[in-house]
Amino acid sequence: MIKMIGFIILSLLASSIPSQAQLQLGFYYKSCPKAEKIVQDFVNKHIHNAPSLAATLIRMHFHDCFVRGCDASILLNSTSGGQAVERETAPNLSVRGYDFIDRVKSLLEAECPGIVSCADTIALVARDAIVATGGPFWRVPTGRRDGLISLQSEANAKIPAPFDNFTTLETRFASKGLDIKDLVLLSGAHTIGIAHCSTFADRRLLSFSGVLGVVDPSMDGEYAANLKANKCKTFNDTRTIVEMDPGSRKTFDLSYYSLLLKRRGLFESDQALTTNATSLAIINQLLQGSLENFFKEFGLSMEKMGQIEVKTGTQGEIRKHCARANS
Ligand code: HEM
Ligand SMILES: *[C@@H]1O[C@H](CO)[C@@H](O)[C@H](O)[C@H]1NC(C)=O
Ligand SMILES: *[C@@H]1O[C@H](CO)[C@@H](O)[C@H](O)[C@H]1NC(C)=O
Ligand SMILES: *[C@@H]1O[C@H](CO)[C@@H](O)[C@H](O)[C@H]1NC(C)=O
Ligand SMILES: *[C@@H]1O[C@H](CO)[C@@H](O)[C@H](O)[C@H]1NC(C)=O
Ligand SMILES: CC(=O)N[C@H]1CO[C@H](CO)[C@@H](O)[C@@H]1O
Repeated sequence: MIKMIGFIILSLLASSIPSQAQLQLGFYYKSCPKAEKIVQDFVNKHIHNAPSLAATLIRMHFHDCFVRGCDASILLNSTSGGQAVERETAPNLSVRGYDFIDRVKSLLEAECPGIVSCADTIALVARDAIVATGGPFWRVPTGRRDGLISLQSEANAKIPAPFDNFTTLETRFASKGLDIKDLVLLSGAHTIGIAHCSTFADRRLLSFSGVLGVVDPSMDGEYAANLKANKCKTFNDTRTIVEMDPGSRKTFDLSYYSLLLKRRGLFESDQALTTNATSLAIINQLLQGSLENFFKEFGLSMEKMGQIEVKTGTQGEIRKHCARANS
């Protein structure tokens, strides 16, 4: 009975997500009936060769959505015009995922040329990759169309930075229609994956506030000392990688949030989630709830993120090659 009520409440929640109405579940049901199956089969077959790719792929989806909406602009190559692109922007340190998307897209083109967008491909691949590696499921309504423009300057400006404080994070997410709860939940993706020392160590371990030798006081001393002694020892180290959720980086679980309460968030942006009362209350609620509850809530926020400023109808195009616009 209680389960039933929970289910009803969840269903109500799901249907109250402000949808940009044009996306729909199973958009390719008629135009390319096998599309979603092709994506899922490819992911299931290949993700196990490199499960850490799932982390890269969900991150790619996030970055794509935060710059010009979820329109696959993140996949565009530089043109001969020479403008730098999102793909080549600093926050985008891991590039392994591009290949994977290109391979899925070529299967989709073989099945139904010019029908399935690169933007939907990213959204579906990200979801299927997380599910295939033991993480949460979320619904992916489709019908996104691909953008034509990718600018490095915009990516730098729009993608949240690991040194952002709570106010900045809240503002950045709010500008995309995401609230504090979404911020806390989506940051929970840091339960999997890795970071390069260069993304956080200069400021947090080596010269906090620009003062040489000072460690960020908001970081647990033992954790910081260990990182500094054994991992990120020098400035601008772009090679060494660190787990964001040590000991559990392959498992999609709640331990990321437990670490935040122990002041062991890797980025300032992670730790910042404990500096706001509302945000902290959400973290505590998640930790008191079940893994199943976290998965459901995470899924709802992902569904919301996947609808940011989407292009539909006659906007944009359906790219043939994800790395370049059609003409
Ligand atoms: C809240 C603001 C966020 C900031 C400041 C941030 C920042 C970062 C940074 C700096 C890295 C390390 C990248 C590297 O060194 O290779 C990273 C990794 C990652 N981020 Fe975030 N992120 C944020 C939100 C998100 C969201 C919303 C998601 C997905 C829903 C996400 C998923 C990931 C994943 C899975 C990784 C690991 C990537 C890998 O292992 O290749 N992040 N993030
Ligand atoms: C947060 O960061 C922004 C931008 O760096 C800064 O202007 C603001 O003062 C900071 N807010 C707090 C509360 O530290
Ligand atoms: C690290 O890189 C930044 C920018 O690329 C540079 O300004 C800084 O001097 C470098 N620091 C060291 C210690 O090399
Ligand atoms: C924290 O959240 C509360 C409630 O949303 C808000 O009123 C408050 O201004 C936030 N604090 C910061 C530093 O953003
Ligand atoms: C995009 O750039 C990469 C690397 O420069 C190149 O290998 C690839 O062929 C390009 N793709 C397209 C579709 O132009
Ligand atoms: C700062 C940094 O290392 N950025 C990388 C982002 O991705 C490109 C490849 O597209 C790399 O060449 C850059 O080094």
